[in-house]
Amino acid sequence: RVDVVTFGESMALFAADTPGDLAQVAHFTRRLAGADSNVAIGLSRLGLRVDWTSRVGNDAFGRFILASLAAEGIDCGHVVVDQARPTGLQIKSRTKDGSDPETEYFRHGSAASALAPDDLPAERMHHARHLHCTGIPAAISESAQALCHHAMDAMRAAGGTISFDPNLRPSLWPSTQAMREAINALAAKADWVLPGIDEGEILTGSRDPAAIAEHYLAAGSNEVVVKLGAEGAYWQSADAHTRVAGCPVAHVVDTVGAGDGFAVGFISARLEGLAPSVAVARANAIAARVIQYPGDSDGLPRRHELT
Ligand code: KDG
Repeated sequence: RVDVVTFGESMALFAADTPGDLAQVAHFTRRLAGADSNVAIGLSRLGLRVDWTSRVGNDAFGRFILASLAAEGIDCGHVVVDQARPTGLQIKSRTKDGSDPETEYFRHGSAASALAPDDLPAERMHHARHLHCTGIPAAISESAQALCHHAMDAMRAAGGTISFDPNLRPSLWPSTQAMREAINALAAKADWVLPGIDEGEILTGSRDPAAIAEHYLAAGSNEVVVKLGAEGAYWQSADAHTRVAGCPVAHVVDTVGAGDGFAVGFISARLEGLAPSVAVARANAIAARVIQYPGDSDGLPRRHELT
């Protein structure tokens, strides 16, 4: 039996070793990137059984991704190795002041962009408790966007819960309007919607956490958690709401992956039957841990490291 099913694109990430203009950086450290695989790593480290679906190229980066995730105990048995398309790449700048880094993608036509509904048969949802979906597959191709809808519909029919992190990547969309429509259509199919405050503003037109929450509750979700960065997060359901303070961080190394750490905390705690406020507190704590490390997943805790 599987606890969580997730899917999406992982990439080999080249993170700059020195700060400044990416065009001038000579040395990079190779790391692993991918929102859903970050969440898979975090959940697996906490002892949950995770099934991750993707497509990688028949190349060294695809082998690196599969070896890294298998070493984390994640079930990659359904990952397709594409003989024609390459594994996607990403480069990321290094910042000194905790600001978001600059990123560039080399993922157009990647192996994962061929992800499609057939890659995740509906029957796999019958053996799982939860589906985690992010907005990134929806941005990389029409077939991957169709997979998002298919997976969410299948999990709804199977009776499990669904979380959705919008993970807006405007550079991958033809227009803000197209992004907003596609992401909101997916969010409406989730039980738990986890937008950041900036994402919520782009998606709903309001910067008020309660208004963002109400937008998704009206659309069909049961719970909305709006991430407020250093201020923590705001949680709301049909009949209750709460605000949970963030965990202070003295020195931010790299902000990328914070939202994935947040999802790990919220999903794991809820699947353990913990109350929403406790789940949000765990989510805040894991996000705060992640941003103190250079890689997306270096800061994801093992169970004995949970505070
Ligand atoms: O959440 C972090 C990931 O999204 C990152 O590792 C990769 O930015 C990324 C993307 O677009 O897939």
